Amino acid sequence: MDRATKDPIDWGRFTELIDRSERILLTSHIRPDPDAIGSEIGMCRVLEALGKEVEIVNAQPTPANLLFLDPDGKIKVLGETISQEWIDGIDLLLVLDTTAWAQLGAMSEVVRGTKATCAVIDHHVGGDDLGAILFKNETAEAAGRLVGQAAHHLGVALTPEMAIPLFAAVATDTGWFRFASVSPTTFRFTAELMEAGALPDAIYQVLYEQESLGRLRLVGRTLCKSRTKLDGRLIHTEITLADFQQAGADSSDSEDIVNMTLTVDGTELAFILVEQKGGGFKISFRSRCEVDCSQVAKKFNGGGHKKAAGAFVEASLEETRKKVMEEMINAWQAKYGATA
Ligand SMILES: [Mn+2]
Repeated sequence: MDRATKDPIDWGRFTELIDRSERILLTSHIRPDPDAIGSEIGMCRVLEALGKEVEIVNAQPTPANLLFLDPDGKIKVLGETISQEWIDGIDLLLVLDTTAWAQLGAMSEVVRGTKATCAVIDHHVGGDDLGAILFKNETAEAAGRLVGQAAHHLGVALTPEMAIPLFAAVATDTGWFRFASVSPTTFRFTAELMEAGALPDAIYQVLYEQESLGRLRLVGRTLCKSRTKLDGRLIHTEITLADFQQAGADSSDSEDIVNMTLTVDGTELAFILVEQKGGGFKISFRSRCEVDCSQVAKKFNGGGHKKAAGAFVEASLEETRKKVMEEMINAWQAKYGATA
């Protein structure tokens, strides 16, 4: 049984909107991920196939490991490589993969200021009123699949140049097809993308198998320091500046390590402390139980979501660990009682 039985998006309205737009600006969220970049490149090529004049402008540059999704350098950075004059002349501003002001960064000013029609294609639950026409499917696994639907409704056949970025979008937003958001539709769509020329092994290799030796060594050191509390339900670890230096890693290499700790059987909560060059510790919280991480992060003036949140603490390693541990244990006991 397919989870997404009824399509909440009015594609007829979308194709009408595209029909009457000639100059189209595409944008997406800050900290661009493969769904953001892949959806933009895919949509850009679909619209260009229809003879539209399209530019992609983001608030932040594309991360180096995702540049392969944009081989022609189509994505521009606001204020650096795109003129205000061009932006002033657009008919349609299409936001992909977000409906939140905070996620648009500096592009939020462009969305607020434009005289053009604004539209959103997104799969996130909820969001802000961006003053846009919404084409949202909150059960969709990735914005990239919605772009595939757009291509279908616009009568554009998928090419390899569309299929590769869209495959990267769907594959990464589903954790390589393992999240609960995956449905038979996901596999039907990705089968279409393969038929159009996307090679999953090649995309996987570029995304996940080009890491530095420093990153590998940092992961090893950090995972070795994992400890548990609450009878194994809470797992935590830490990275000091000395760890970065001795591993030959840089600050971005700490990404995702906290998620790896939650692969241990029985773990429900996790945190990692990452020492910052200017002093203090960045804390990442994760939960896969009823504990709301954002509430714990708030105690340290941080924030985020129920399952993932972050904060910063200006204190010694021992003091930071002690305080964070206390708050995590308190939060767990508030939900489940002091049995552990
Ligand atoms: Mn997405």
